[in-house]
Amino acid sequence: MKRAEALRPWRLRARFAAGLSAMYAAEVPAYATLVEVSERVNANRVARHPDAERYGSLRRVTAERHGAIRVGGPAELAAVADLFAAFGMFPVGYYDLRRAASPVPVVATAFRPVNPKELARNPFRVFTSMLATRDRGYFPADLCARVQTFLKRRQLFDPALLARARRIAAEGTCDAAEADPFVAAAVSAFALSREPIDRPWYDELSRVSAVAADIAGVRSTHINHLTPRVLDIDELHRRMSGCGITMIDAIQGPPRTDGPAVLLRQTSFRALAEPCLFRDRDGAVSPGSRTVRFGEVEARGVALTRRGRDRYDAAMAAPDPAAVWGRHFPPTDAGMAAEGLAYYRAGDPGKPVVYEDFLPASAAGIFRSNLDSGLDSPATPADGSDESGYDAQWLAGAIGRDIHDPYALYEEASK
Ligand code: OOG
Ligand code: NI
Repeated sequence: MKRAEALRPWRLRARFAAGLSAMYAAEVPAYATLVEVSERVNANRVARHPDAERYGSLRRVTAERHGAIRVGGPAELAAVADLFAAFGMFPVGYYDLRRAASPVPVVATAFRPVNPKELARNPFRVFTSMLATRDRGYFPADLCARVQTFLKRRQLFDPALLARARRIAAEGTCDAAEADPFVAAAVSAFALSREPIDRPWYDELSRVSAVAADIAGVRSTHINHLTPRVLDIDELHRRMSGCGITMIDAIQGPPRTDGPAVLLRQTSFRALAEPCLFRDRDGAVSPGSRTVRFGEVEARGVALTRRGRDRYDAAMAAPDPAAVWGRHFPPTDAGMAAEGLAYYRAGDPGKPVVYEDFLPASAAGIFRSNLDSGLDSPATPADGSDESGYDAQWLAGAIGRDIHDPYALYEEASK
């Protein structure tokens, strides 16, 4: 009898992304609508614009998703890294959302495939935030210690799942018979738990930040959104209103222009309240609700070089970025390539290297638009002199892995 073929991580990644998508569609109906509308927008765009697939084939874009999860500390982040490595997803980039215009007490990285071939096979990525418990502006020493004790006692992943993930990552393949149960177990680790929530603890953390309560007020993590990619986000935004789903007004990131699409544009819809159970101090369990899962959609453009990114930041600092865009960016890919502002394969302006990462301002905005309550501002002003010690090197050391520099990856992809 012919032995079933062993599966490479990219096949597991494709199944993982599809499995999470099926779970999310079953539980968040507006997401299912978003995916349907995205598919129509994409098919339409490709039919009408012969060069629409320059930024990714319809096959890739149709399967493309990013998700987001939040964890409590380095040990949990290291476990996430071990799990995602089995899917060929590695940490790329460092995001400090405490430094955003609307600060959120997390630092983050994104797990994704790191080379063009793997991205083309399946580009699934997960933005992964870690609660900044060492930042005394948010967490005084006593609260920090209690959060850490709480985190030490919980287990986000079954040790058997992590052991299997480590073995798959080390061997570089997974037996076909093992693949389905492995992927199913990984998917269910990110389902929203229905376990009763300790109300006094949850409320105490909510007073620091809704994000602190969402992360460390419960005993599990969950996918909080799953984002399909569209080739025309303005069209998507219009069509969603027609389906009775209200997106937030703004599209975050660069403005729409007639020139080359750059980086990442995103918009979202707010989550509806979902039922949950709270356990009071006296042990009584009563129903409540939380708004912890929402929807988002995105469009991706060409990756900018550091020089291009500086221009982008300058344009975005203006009161009306669209009005000043032309002062910072030329109107064509040829102009972008000539000025060294964006990455093109072999320097050919017809072959843009797609931006595969996130934008800190948009990420903070996405958090912000979905927080119920809570003061997310630090108790002491974030003047850049905090003693938490968080930075990319610290994070890499804390999880025992390199954190890839996105610019180095784009440089490599443009060869
Ligand atoms: C993550 C928000 C970041 C994005 O697309 O910028 C993000 C979160 O809310 O946990 O997903
Ligand atoms: Ni997102």
